[in-house]
Amino acid sequence: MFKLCGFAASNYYNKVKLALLEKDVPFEEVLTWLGETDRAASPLGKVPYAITEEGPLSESTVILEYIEARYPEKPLLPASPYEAAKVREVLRYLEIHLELVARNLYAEAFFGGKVSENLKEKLRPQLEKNVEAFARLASFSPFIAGDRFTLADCAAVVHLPLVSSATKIIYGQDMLAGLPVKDYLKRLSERPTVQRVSADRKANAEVMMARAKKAP
Ligand SMILES: N[C@@H](CCC(=O)N[C@@H](CS)C(=O)NCC(=O)O)C(=O)O
Repeated sequence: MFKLCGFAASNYYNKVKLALLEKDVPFEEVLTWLGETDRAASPLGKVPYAITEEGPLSESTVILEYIEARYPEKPLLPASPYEAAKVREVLRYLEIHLELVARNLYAEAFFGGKVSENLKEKLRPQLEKNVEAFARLASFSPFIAGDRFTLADCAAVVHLPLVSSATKIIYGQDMLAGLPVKDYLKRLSERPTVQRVSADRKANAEVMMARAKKAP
């Protein structure tokens, strides 16, 4: 059976888990904390990674694409090559131009660390530019890339809330406030799959905090 390795407090893990749930693919979750990963399966030691029937696989979007190709029922990409590419485009903007840039703020925004003022000021115009570009592509009506739930929604549901809260905490302003993100997330939170991911995330985040407190 398909094994998903990582932990449910991780947004990248949840992106893949949501696709598996939406597609009704049977899978097993293998709780794997950072530092416990199998380097042969995930050479950078990141989560998530998957153990498929054919072997291991790392990188969340690569795993998403594998799942989509391997389990074609309940498709999460349109049949038309162009329409599918447009969905991938939204997904790419979310992960590279929003999440990866905002991620530089997470140490201070969420983990009690510090980010230099220099870096914060350098990232601000980048984020503003990237949000504006993302706004041109994203549909939100009702789903992130159009009228159907797609792989891009699996990413949007996990990445958008973090970009909103990190920018709000660091800059005092939610940089996604001009987009219909709240309504979108509310709509998506009505899906049982999203509810399951969210409940598991909360439970696992508590375990993670307890582990962090215990650590020497
Ligand atoms: N590009 C990777 C990013 C995954 C990632 O950064 N995961 C975090 C947990 S949310 C992680 O493993 N961090 C530890 C590290 O980067 O060493 C993917 O899409 O799978």
